[in-house]
Order: sequence, then C-alpha cells, then structure tokens
Amino acid sequence: MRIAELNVTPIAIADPPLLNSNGLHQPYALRTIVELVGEDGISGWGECAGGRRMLDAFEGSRQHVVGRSAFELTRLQLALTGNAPDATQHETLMGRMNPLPAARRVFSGVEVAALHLIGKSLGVPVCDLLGGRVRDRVPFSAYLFYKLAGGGGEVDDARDDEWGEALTPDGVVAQAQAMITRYGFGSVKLKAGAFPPDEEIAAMLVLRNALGPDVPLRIDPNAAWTVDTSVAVALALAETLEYLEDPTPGMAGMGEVHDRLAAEGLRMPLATNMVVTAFDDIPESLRLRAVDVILGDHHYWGGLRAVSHLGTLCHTLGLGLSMHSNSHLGISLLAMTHVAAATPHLTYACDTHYPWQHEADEILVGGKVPIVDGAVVVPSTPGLGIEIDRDALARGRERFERGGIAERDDVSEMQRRVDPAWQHIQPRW
Ligand code: GKR
Ligand code: MG
Repeated sequence: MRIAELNVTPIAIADPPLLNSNGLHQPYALRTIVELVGEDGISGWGECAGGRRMLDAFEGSRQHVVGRSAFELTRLQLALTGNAPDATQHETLMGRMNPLPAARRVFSGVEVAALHLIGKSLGVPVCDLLGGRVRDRVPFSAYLFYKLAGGGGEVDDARDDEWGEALTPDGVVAQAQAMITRYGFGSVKLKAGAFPPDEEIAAMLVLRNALGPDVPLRIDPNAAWTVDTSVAVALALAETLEYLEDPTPGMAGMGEVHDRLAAEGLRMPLATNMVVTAFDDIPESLRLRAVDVILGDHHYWGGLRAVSHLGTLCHTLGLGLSMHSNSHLGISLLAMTHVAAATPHLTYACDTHYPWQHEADEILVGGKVPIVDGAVVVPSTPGLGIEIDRDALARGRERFERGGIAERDDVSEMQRRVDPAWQHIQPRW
C-alpha cells in the first residue's frame, strides 16, 4: 500500500483564555492536519502540533514519506528521527515544556494517518492494528483551568464563552460542576501554577468538599513550585490527591520531592509529562525515584505504537500510566482512544483539552466526538472511525492564515492581556 501523496494543512482553532504557569492561551491554538493518500485513492488522517516550524519539519520529511509503503512505519521512523530514535535534539514548542525533536512530532502525525489508512483499507479499526481492544470505553478526566472571561477566537470570529470566568476557588468548583454535568467526568485535574499555592490548595479543598470523596483529584502546576513549596502542597493535600503532577522543575527536583515526602511518611504518587518525555529519560527517573506515573502522549513519544510499548514498560517497572493532552481536535482524541483501548496497563483516566474546543472548529463530519459518562466509546468502524469535513478543514486553514499566530506563545499573550511586565519564572513560588 504505497503512499502516493502527503498533504499537510496548518489550522488554527479558537481557544479560550486559559491560564497556566507559562502565561495565557492565545485566542487560537495551532494544529497540523496530515493526510496520506494511498495509491488506491484511500485517505488516512493524522493530527499533531501546529505552527510554522512544524510545516518546515514536514517539508523536510516529505521525501521519506511519499512513495513508501504505509506498513513500513519502523523504517520511516528511523529515516525521520535518525538511527537512535531517542536521540534528543531537544526543541520545545512552548517555554521549557515537553522538549523533543520536531521530527518525532512529524512522525506521530504520519503514523496515525498511516494506521488510519491501513485500517480503512483492511476494514478494521486502528485499535485492532495495535493488538485489539481490552476496553470498549476510554475514561477521560475533566481538565479544569483558571480562566479569564471569553470563549476564544477574535473580533467577528469570537466564540461564545461556554464556561465563564474562573479565577477563584468557587469559580473552579463551578467549572468542575459544569464539566461533570455536561460530560459525566469521573475524575478531575486542575491546571495550577497560575496563582499563589495557598489559593490553589484552597481550590482543591473546596473541590474535594463539593465533589465528595469518590472523585479522584489531581493538580498540575507545570513546575511552578520550588521543592519546598511542592512538599508543603503535597502535605496539605495528602488526603486529597490521587497524584501530584510536575510540581517542580527537573528530574533531580522531582526526586528530591519524592525523598522529602517519603521522609515525612507520605507516599504521594508523582506524575509527569515534563521530565520523562522519551524512553531515554526512564532509567534516570528510576535512579532518582522521581516519577511514579508517566503521562504518555503519542504526539511526542513517537506515535501510537510507542505509547503501547510505554504501557508494557510501565507495567514491568511498576509505574502508573496516564495520558497527556494539549489543545486538540477529534482526530487526536480518537487516536488517543484507540491506543488507550489497546493498552491494558492504563491505570488512570486520560487528560484531554477537548471540552475547551468549540463545536465550530471541529473538522470531523458530524461535529465533535461525544464524551458520555466521562468516556469516549471506542469506534468499531474502519480506521480511526472518522470522516473529514473538507470545508471545515479549509476554514481552519483560513483562520491560521489570517490569524497571524505563527507559534504558540503564552508569555506574550499574558503580557498583552494581563500585565505587560509579566515574565515566565520557573519555579515562581
Ligand atoms: O495547555 O496550558 C496548557 C497546558 O499546560 C499544556 O500546555 C500542558 O502541556 O496540559 C499540559 C500538561 O499537562 O502539562
Ligand atoms: Mg502536565
């Protein structure tokens, strides 16, 4: 099954003003949509990180993709990322977050599109190409953010604000309740690192009170805290959290948090999508006891098969596995769903930003993928189980072209909308 064409479409999707330790989300998030057309005319689709640099990286990879069999994924990966697939040409798409080679992001988009293409040609869902499903529904967690008023997009393209402002513990609780009412989520994560730790501890305690003892809660400040602050927050939330995600910068810092908590007699699982972002990072994280739970992400671990391998490795090493997310559309949600369906050792509900994306920006025929009772049903139809709405895709491209955002930049958005003197400081507290 020869790949006859590679079509790469940059798109922009409206994104609400969500706060994190890096600043503020811009009015549009960027994605790259990948189409592989097989020699028989069947198309497979993938989605990965966006922006101009990704487009350049795709252009550089075209010669390795077109003309190759869609089945030849390992050779393609070696051609794109070099003979040592984990060699870290560290490049970040956003201030000090998720460093990785652009080539690995390119591969992830192409791999998903190739598996979609193969699945459609053979008449089987992608999860069957990954070993077959072990679950029919994949649980996702509500992903709360501190948020300014506004629904994303700009001027005559502004979206309605479906969620409202959330800048206080009560605002966070109202957001959680609205998300649970709409999607039935059974677990909740708060993106922290936006306000002083005492306020964020208060928000978690109010959430626990409002949601009751049975809803697992997580907090993730994206390394905004020193080791001392991380330890203090963990102790304050000892009875409240299922895990604490990336409290402090660096592997050594995470290891120190672990050791200090152990000395206090607290066994709080530490999770990460920042210090372990590739297989090569795992040995050092074990040596330092820095991490108990890895948040896999096919967009940067090297595709769906890599996440599936990561599941096996986490099982062997006694680590938990969850899934990381950035702003994304339905292709990525379904890719995550297929790999999660085929990964027995998925020990936590997956993250997803998907509720933050507006119906008007989805590029799937039929609109947004439903999340019901906190889960996405694993499709049984061929490939990812999607069809692309080419008109919606063209609108996404137009937004990219007239939007003027070439790369994600949360710092400048924070300076533009909140405080011209704001700087990204890590750790801040
Ligand atoms: O989109 O603001 C955001 C998140 O902070 C994202 O960039 C992170 O990569 O969601 C992510 C995380 O769990 O660290
Ligand atoms: Mg995280």
